[in-house]
Amino acid sequence: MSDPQPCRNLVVVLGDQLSPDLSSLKRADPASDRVLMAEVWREATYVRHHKKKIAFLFAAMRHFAEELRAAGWMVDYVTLDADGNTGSFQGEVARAAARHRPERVLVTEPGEWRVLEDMRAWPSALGVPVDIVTDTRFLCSVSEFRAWASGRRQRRMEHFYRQMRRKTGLLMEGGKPAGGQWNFDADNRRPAKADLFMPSPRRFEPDRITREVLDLVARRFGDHIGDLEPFWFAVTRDQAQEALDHFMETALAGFGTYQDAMLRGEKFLFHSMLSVYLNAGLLDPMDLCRKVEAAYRNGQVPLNAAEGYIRQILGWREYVRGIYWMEMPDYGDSNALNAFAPLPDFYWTAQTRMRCMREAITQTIEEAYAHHIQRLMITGNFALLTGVRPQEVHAWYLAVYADAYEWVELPNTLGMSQFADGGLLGSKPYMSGGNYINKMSDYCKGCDYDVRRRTGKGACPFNALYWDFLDRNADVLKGNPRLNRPYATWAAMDADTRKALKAHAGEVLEQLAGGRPV
Ligand code: FAD
Ligand code: DLZ
Ligand code: SF4
Repeated sequence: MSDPQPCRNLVVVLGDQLSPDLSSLKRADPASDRVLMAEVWREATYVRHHKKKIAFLFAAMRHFAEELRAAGWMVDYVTLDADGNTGSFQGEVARAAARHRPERVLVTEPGEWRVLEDMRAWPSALGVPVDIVTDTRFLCSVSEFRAWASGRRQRRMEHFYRQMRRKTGLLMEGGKPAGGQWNFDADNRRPAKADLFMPSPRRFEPDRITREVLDLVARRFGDHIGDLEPFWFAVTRDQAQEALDHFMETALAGFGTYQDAMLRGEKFLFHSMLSVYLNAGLLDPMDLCRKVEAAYRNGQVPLNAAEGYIRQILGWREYVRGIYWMEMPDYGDSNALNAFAPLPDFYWTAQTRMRCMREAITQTIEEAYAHHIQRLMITGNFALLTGVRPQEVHAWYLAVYADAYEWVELPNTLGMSQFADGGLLGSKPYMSGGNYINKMSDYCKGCDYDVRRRTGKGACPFNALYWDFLDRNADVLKGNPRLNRPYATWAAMDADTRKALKAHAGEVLEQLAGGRPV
């Protein structure tokens, strides 16, 4: 049935656009315009997202709809089970357009190329003009990134980051970086000790709205990966702010120092667990950076922590987004190392004897979260060394993490982790043998494998795989100046050692190819 009073604009708000200052809302007027939000089957299943991720997003969407209504907006909210739900963005916009006969559709640009392509087809499909407006929630626009990147022979995050520091004035003093250095990573990278005081993220009890969503997800997505409960994520802006304040009080000071550490049973260490909220729009990146800067200026946290944290948001987060929009759609198909192996089944079950992989995957199943170094140097490293097809690795990361949207996940996976882009994002592959994992964690102590052994029964698989990876990919990687050392070490090994390492790696790869767990 059509609305007796047609609206002027139909404002479509997507699940990761839960910000009152969203550019589409800023252009609209609650008196004459209508907001549409929809839970759609296609978005929840185009990869089979973790149950907690779907629950978080639907609960946060429903709370945001309430917030908009309280602010005077008329909101059409289509729940997943609503009668007539077509299951797709286009279908729901078409139904809403038929109900309200808007003069135009207004929408903020999405975070995924796939959705943008879909939106571009809306005007002809709907017969209504569609304005796709810039997403102003980022600190560097896509066009600004393009301008920075074009004409540069070499694009590196560190250069971009310095430019962003100058532009925003964050941690700057008289045109110079605070403390006389741009980057304090040399003070970071310490392993953590099990007896260290360990903070934990702020947890929230699900309210009635969230409980309804949990029931829905249990009913409709029971066969997706992951534990649905206990569910403790923030689902409103106020709760996300509380989680942020809690992080700043309890963990930020240790963030830099223990950024790369891993410990058995410690899922969060000094990490913030804020990407989930930032990426859905519940927190604002600039506000977050300003608060972290203030904590340093007030003497609450040391400079290495504040700088390290701000670099992740102002630097990496913005940088990967710039790369995504510059390089898509071809970026998604890249496979510079010609890797074609399937993703081992234990990525979905955690049934592996490798303690490091078991820890990272188990907590992923439980929390839809693993911290950066687990994603990069454990699960990512193993997929890289064993030659898994990057697109399968990408589909896994996109599905299992609650903070995963393609603009941020794809460059991190294909570029930083799998080197599938041949070095566009990072200057060398992030890879290691067991030694690095042993140095940065206590995983090896409780492992069936022996990290000191490179070959033979019980040898840590990472060791032989590391050398085999270098050898297998020499045609692409050998000229890389950052890999001169490992290639020189490989060349200096006697032929028998090299042969034994290759044979051991071959056995592991064969075991994986046969679908047998390692
Ligand atoms: P913290 O360690 O507390 O870091 C602070 C914040 O910095 C994060 O909340 C995040 O917003 C930002 N940040 C840090 N590193 C990066 C980075 N490399 N790229 C972008 N932002 C960064 N991050 C996502 O937000 N979504 C993803 O889907 C995602 N997929 C990843 C896949 C792989 C293979 C790898 C190696 C990294 C991925 N990251 C992704 C980056 C990073 O691992 C997560 O941002 C971080 O683990 C989130 O946890 P946190 O909030 O506790 O982060
Ligand atoms: C990830 C996701 C899921 C699971 N469900 C929805 C949904 O039902 N409705 C919605 O608007 N968005 C959802 N999303 C997020 C989208 O898949 C997509 O990643 C972003 O909208 C891209 O900006
Ligand atoms: Fe991982 Fe190897 Fe250590 Fe086991 S021994 S935890 S497989 S690095």
